[in-house]
Amino acid sequence: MMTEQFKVQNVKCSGCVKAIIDGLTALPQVNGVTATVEDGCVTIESDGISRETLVSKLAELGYPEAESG
Ligand SMILES: [Cu+2]
Repeated sequence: MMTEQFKVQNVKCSGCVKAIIDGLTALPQVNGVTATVEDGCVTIESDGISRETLVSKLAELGYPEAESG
């Protein structure tokens, strides 16, 4: 089990959180997802899915990774 964490943009309400959770758990290797409205933090437990795949899926859902720094 691997845990990846991302800061993403556009998380505004519980509907966004649900969209992120539903969208990412649809990926076969993803076992668990949590997301928070307050800071746009998304945590994903998976069987080794790549960060690139997760980032592109989040962007496709409308939640691109936040710029760091
Ligand atoms: Cu929303």
